[in-house]
This record gives sequence, C-alpha cells and structure tokens, in this order.
Amino acid sequence: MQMTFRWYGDGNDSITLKQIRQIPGVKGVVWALHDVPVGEVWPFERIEEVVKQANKYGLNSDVVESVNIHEDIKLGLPTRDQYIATYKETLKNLSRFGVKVVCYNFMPVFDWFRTDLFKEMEDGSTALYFDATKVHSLSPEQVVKNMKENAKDFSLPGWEPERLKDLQRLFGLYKDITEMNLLENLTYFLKEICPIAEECGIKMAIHPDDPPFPIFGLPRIVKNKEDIQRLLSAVDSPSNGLTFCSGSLGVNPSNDLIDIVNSFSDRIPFAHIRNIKHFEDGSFIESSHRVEDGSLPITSIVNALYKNGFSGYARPDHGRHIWDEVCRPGYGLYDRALGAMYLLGAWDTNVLLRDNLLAKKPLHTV
Ligand code: CS2
Ligand code: MN
Repeated sequence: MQMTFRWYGDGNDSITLKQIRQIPGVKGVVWALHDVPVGEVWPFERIEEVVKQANKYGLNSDVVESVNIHEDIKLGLPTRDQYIATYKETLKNLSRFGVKVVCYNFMPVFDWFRTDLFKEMEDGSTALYFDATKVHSLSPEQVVKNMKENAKDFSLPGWEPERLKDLQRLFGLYKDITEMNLLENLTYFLKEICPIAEECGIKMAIHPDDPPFPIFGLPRIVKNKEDIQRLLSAVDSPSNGLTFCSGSLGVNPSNDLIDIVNSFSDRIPFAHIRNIKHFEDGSFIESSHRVEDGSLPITSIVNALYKNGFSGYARPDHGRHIWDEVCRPGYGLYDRALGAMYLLGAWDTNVLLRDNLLAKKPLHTV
C-alpha cells in the first residue's frame, strides 16, 4: 500500500507540499488540474508543472483524482464521441508523466453532497454531515445554494460552477434516463477508454456514488457489491477498476465493506479510507478515522487489504476540521494527517506481525 494525500495545487490549496512531505509515510499527492473545464484536454505543460512540483518534494504524482466525465457521455448524447476523444488525449498526456491511476465518477449532475459542511461535533471540531431528514425537503437548487453558502468561499471539487449553471436543463435531460441506460453509457465509455488506458499503463478507478442511493430521481449505478460486479464484468479489462471508498459505500449499513474488498481486491488500484458515524434516521457524520469514533470497521478494512496483497494507492479521505484550522471542507491538513497515521499504523502492525519484527530493531547507523 502506498499512502498518498490529496493536494489541490499551488495557489489553490492552503496546504503546502512541504507540509505533506512531513506526514510520515506519505509517498505521493493525489491531484488534478481543477481549472481545466470538463471535456477539454489537459495540456501537457500544465501536467508537467504539477509533476515537477511534487517531485521536488520527493512526492510522486501517480494518482489523478479526477478527470471528470462530460455530462454528454453520461447521457449518451451523439456529441459524446468528441468528449471521449479528448479524454483519451488527456490519458495519453498523463501517461507520458507516469500517471498510473485515474479516479473518476459517473454520478449524474452532482458529485458527492452533504447538507452541512461544518457541523459541530461534541469535541468542538466540525465535520461534513448529511441530514437525511433535511435532504428530503430540499430541491436540487436549494442543495446547490446550501453547498455554496456552506463552503465559506472555498471551491469544492465536483461542484464546479460550469457543471451547475444549467441545472434545470440537465435535470430535464436525465428525466428518462434509467439505471440501465446509465450503465450502458458507462459501458460504452469504458469500452472506448480501457484499450487506450491499457496501452498507457493507466488504471481507471471509478468512485462509488456518494451517498450510495438515488437522489432527486437521478439514477445511481455504483452503490453496492452487485453494481460493482456488474460494471467490472461489463468491460473485463485490468484498466477497468474501482476506487474503494469506505466512507461512500459505508453510508449503506448493508454494504459489507470487507466482503467488497475480498471480492474485488485485484480490481482496486486506489482506496479512500475514512470513517463515518451512522444515525438511526439515516443521517451520518464524517467522524475521525478511528474505529471507535464511527460505525465502519476501518482497521479490518486495512487488514483485508493487507491480506489480499494490496499494492495500490490509498489516501485518508475527508477529515474533520480541528485545532482551529481554516481549510477547504473535508480537506484540512491535521485530521487527514492523523488519518494517514492511523491507517499506516494498522497496516504496519500487519507487516510487523508477518515479519515477526515486533522484537526490538537494531539501531540505525549515522
Ligand atoms: C469525493 C469526491 O472522495 C471524495 O473526496 O468527495 O469528490 C471524489 O473526489 C469524486 O467523486 C471522484 O471522482
Ligand atoms: Mn472518496
């Protein structure tokens, strides 16, 4: 397992590469060109710039999250082919810099969403929160307004203004799109993309739906084990992979996260590992990564990855906002760094047990 850390780029993140480098065990940044509009080719020079910046701090840039998918592809419109062609060009450009994994999602209109981005917790920290009752009384427009107001001037990944400018029109276009149609459109995309990705040595890793159930009548197709099985077998290529995101799949308590890891371990190039705490009414809060603080079996997930010989990339996912840090919702430094250490602690315990190294290690030479 290679530990990584999401970084929004120079001038777009309050967190520096120097800080990231100082988190024990973090080997790379998970990055994207957030300002390139969806559907456009990522320019070679811009990619080079980020890769060089990361390398200067001894960090790799092997994982990209996300190269977003144009809505015309999700909708299966005739114009999709031109956007698939630009996607291929982006993959080729990324591969020239050794990018190994591209995380993406296939959620219509909205990426992830919450009702509160800074919900106060008992210890005085704040965290992302999903209020299941409140959400039923909100219209899509209110959700967007709410997310924007909540974000306190920070930009949110997946909530790019260009994606949301035309909400009514988009909802209209999705009106007759069923789950099966959406899956067909994803399959069409993957059949085109996977051969190129294979040539480029890139693994495509779809992010599960967050939350993993349909919202506002929009179809969702990466919600559970059956969905994952269906989409991995629709295009049987090693480049058709999954981003295992515990916090997204784990919103549904009937998703058995360990079983999902065991079942698809050879198709998981990238893992997002974070905890959430369930409430009885279906609401949830993004608690610390520690098992006792939430509802998900975080250490057992790490153990399952270990037992399956996981050699891919992992990152702590959203963190709480602690120690008065002013940061982008879910993406501060401190709690995610604690998360990385917790995950590495669980991983290293497995390694130490295997190697029987629990006995005192010899001193290092100077
Ligand atoms: C999510 C998404 O994991 C996350 O942080 O909140 O924004 C995720 O980056 C995308 O869905 C992946 O395409
Ligand atoms: Mn995630």
